[in-house]
Formats: sequence, C-alpha cells, structure tokens
Amino acid sequence: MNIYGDFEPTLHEILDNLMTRINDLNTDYQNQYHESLFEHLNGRIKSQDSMKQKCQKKNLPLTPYSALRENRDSIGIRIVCNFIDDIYTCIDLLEQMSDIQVIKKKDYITNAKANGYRSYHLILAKTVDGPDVDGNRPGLFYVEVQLRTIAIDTWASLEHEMKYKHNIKNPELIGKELKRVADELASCDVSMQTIRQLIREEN
Ligand code: 0O2
Repeated sequence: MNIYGDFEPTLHEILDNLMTRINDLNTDYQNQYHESLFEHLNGRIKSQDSMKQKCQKKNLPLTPYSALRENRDSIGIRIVCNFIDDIYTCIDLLEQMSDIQVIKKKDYITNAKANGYRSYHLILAKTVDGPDVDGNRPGLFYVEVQLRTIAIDTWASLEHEMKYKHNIKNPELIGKELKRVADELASCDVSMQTIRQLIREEN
C-alpha cells in the first residue's frame, strides 16, 4: 500500500514547482546583486519506508491522512546558504510567494538546540488546483523547508549519521565533541558575516 495514496504524483509536482521557483529566486537575486542568495538547494519526497516508520513511531495508522496531515514533512526542501543573513533574506522572499503560507517557524539559529543544532525550519502550506487528502479543492499540502549555513549543513549530516548508528562506542564523548564543534562553527559563521559587512562598508 502506498502511504501517500493517490497523492504521490502531486507531491512530486509541488516539489518540482517549488524547486524551480526557488532556483529562479536565486537567479533573479544574482542578476540584481551579483552574488548568490544560497549556495545550493536539495529537495526530496520522504520515502514510503521513512514515512511509515515515522507514523508507527507516533502510533498513527498507516494512512494518507497520517502521512499528509499528521506529518508535515512528506515534501522537504533544504536551502544551504553561505551566510546567516542570507537565510533570513530567503525566508522573506519565500513569504512573498502568493500561493504559499508560512504556518510554522522554528528558529534554531537564534535558539540553538542543546546538541548544537542550528537551522531555521518553516512549514509551508501550499495550495494546488487539484484535491487534497481532506477532499478539498483547491487542495492544501504541507512542505517542510530547512535553511542553514554550509558549515552547519556539514555538521548536521555528521550528527544525523551518529543518531542512526547504534553501535557507537562512546556516544557521550562524540556528542560533547559535536556540540563543541557546532559552537565553533556558529562563531565562525558570525565572524564571516561580520567580515562580509566590513568589506561592504569599505566599498
Ligand atoms: P528525519 O529522519 O530527518 O526525517 P515538531 O513536532 O514539529 O515540534 P519535529 O517534527 O521533530 O518536531 O520538527 P523539527 O524539530 O522542526 O525537526 C524537523 C527535522 O529537522 C527533523 O526531521 C530532522 O531532519 C531535522 N532536525 C531536527 N533536529 C535535528 C538535530 O538535532 N540534528 C539533525 N541532524 N537534524 C535535526 P525528523 O523527522 O526528526 O528526522
């Protein structure tokens, strides 16, 4: 059984549409300011297995409603920026899209998680002409957007890998080291931004 029911093609259409438009934002920004708004962009539809596991973890029935309403990350987009300021510029531009509503914001950059994780998470509600899982038309689908710097993106991949490895010999020490490195990277991100600002003021 497909956990997304008949909606999987719609999920792919929404992802393709948003990826194209976010890339277009970058192109427009480059044309206007001669620098990139973000360094790169990734998008994915959460795999059937991962979504089923997530539903099971939350004791939810394995239905399209659980996958598309109780969970809001069936469509995921990650925007990786060079500088912290650029993350907030991206968010402003996303908020200006007419068929999108930002319904939840989590700023783990200002309020880092205890393990050192720093990212900005948005849940978007995107309207489409076709029906959704509630039978409404126009339909509504959720999209999770994660925005982070390159430094923190590398860190998060490593930390994510550790989370899924259960045979690590010294998880406390590795966790401590990861936290220390996250704080150093965050400090470098702030310094890089300050240097960019200084260079601009010089100019
Ligand atoms: P996976 O395996 O990546 O899909 P909420 O119910 O909304 O309050 P939720 O759903 O955990 O809580 O949302 P949150 O905190 O915004 O996290 C969403 C996603 O961000 C997670 O999805 C992770 O992908 C990523 N994330 C959050 N915290 C961390 C962290 O400490 N380290 C790393 N590496 N990634 C993190 P999933 O579904 O939990 O995991």
